[in-house]
Amino acid sequence: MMFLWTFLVLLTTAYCAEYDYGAYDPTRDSFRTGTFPDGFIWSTATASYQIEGGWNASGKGESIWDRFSHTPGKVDRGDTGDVACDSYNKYREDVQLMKNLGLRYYRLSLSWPRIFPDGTRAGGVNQAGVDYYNNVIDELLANGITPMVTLYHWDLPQALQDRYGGWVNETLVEHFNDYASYAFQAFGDRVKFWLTFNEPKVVCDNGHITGEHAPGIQDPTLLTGYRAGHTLLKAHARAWHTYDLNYRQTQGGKIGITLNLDWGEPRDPDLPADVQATDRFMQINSGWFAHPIYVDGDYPPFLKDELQQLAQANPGINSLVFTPEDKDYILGTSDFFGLNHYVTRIVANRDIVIGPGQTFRDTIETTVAPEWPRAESTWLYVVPWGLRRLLKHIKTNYGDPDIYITENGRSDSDVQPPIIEDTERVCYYAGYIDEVFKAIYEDDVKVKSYTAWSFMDNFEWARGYTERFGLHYVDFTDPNQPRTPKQSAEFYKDIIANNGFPEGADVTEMVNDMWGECRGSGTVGIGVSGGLLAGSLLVIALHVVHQFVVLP
Ligand code: PNW
Repeated sequence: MMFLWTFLVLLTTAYCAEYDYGAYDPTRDSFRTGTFPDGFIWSTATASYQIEGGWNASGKGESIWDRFSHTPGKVDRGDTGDVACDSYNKYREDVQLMKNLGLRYYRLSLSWPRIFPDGTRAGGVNQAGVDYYNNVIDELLANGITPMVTLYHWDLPQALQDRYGGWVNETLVEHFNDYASYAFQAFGDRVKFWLTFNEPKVVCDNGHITGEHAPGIQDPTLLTGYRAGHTLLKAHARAWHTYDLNYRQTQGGKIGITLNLDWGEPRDPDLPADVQATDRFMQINSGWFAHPIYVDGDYPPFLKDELQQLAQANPGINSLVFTPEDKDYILGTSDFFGLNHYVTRIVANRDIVIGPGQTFRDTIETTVAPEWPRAESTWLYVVPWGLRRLLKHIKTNYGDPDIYITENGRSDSDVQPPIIEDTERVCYYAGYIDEVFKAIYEDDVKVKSYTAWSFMDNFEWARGYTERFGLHYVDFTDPNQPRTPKQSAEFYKDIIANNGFPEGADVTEMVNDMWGECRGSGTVGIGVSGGLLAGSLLVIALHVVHQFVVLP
């Protein structure tokens, strides 16, 4: 009897043996030194609404983020982007700070309503807005910095939201194309790297499903999010073709899109249900936009099933199917793979039958390892190796493209005294950049750039100024918005100067010295699987119960 009991317990333990994703794994986590390939691009990024301010300066139209942040209750502490970092006026100072870092690239975005105040070409061009971007671009180039320009980083002209309902309306495809064409024609003589959209998935999820972002639409059925995504894919493809047909030859630039991709690991790698759930997680989260553009012009299989069910439940909505012409038009519309990466999760299957009011998302459960350090943002955990695995996944699943990392970074809290010695951000960049290095040299992934988010603290969307992602500290309480380089800025400067971590360089020594500490106290060297540990405790506990409670 005792033997059977023990056997059953051990069987259960083995069955629940999850991989311990929180433990230090020397083969995975150790520091690898060396320099990046010649010509590797080191960049930093910002976005128009997050830094410019000048929300109604010199003819600028209102954007959905102006409207949203001016609506009480939408942004923490009632913060707005009205002034933000005031880069509308302080861009020259910003460029000097970039120069001080040795930066040769800078990713910025254009505000559509600063150029077309009502969103349409017919509504007229705001020359002051065009002048502003000409000045910024010229200032960058005069200082040896190459601009990488995003056309849409979430600040849609409010007029297009009011008139058409925003991205759910396919009329926006042509309006976006007019705006993009205008930008190519006005700035393309000097801008050679374009991104159409920043993170379309966040536009859909946060703007059209949870409502946490502008325009604040809540739709738990997900339908509104999928409709917005459908338009975004078409608008992206339309703008790519416009560049390809009318500007590529004369201007000689590159154009693509940048997607935010999360990495998922199955909670129990030996449990097929968890492995399948992880596959669903990856197919749908990453594949929603990557699959149409890089694989076959269409949504990934799981998502297609989901969309079919939604269409059945909502008669009249059949626009979420791409025609053969659409697919031809969308496939291959990115000259590279633009990647923003922040999130790694442990994924498990939830064994439910999808009922009314539920979606595929309810069959996926995501968690994090307790050892993973969290940044200030509730969703942001530090898991450097997740980036390396994700890069390999992109190589394998999306045709081994050139990958441009266009964002990666970590948030601090807004406390007094301010965090200028941001050692945790230094650790973050050391860890993530080293994983990019391993991906290039060990996995043969073609990574062409690394971009730190962000150049400076800025308006962090619904979190306002409560979360700080910058390499530079910005004092938002001072009308002059002074910028101060943090420790991470100095660190990034050294990485850029050394093109990575060459043997013997000071920056390499520094990383070597802090590597253990960066991994968090207690995790280094402990290779014990949490699953097994939990299992053993369970065995002991059940024995105790067995001996003293269950049997007399
Ligand atoms: C990106 N998530 O947004 C944006 O491109 C930036 O504008 C933003 O400031 C930065 O990341 C930091 O948030 C994201 O929940 C927002 O996984 C949310 C998520 C990911 C990216």
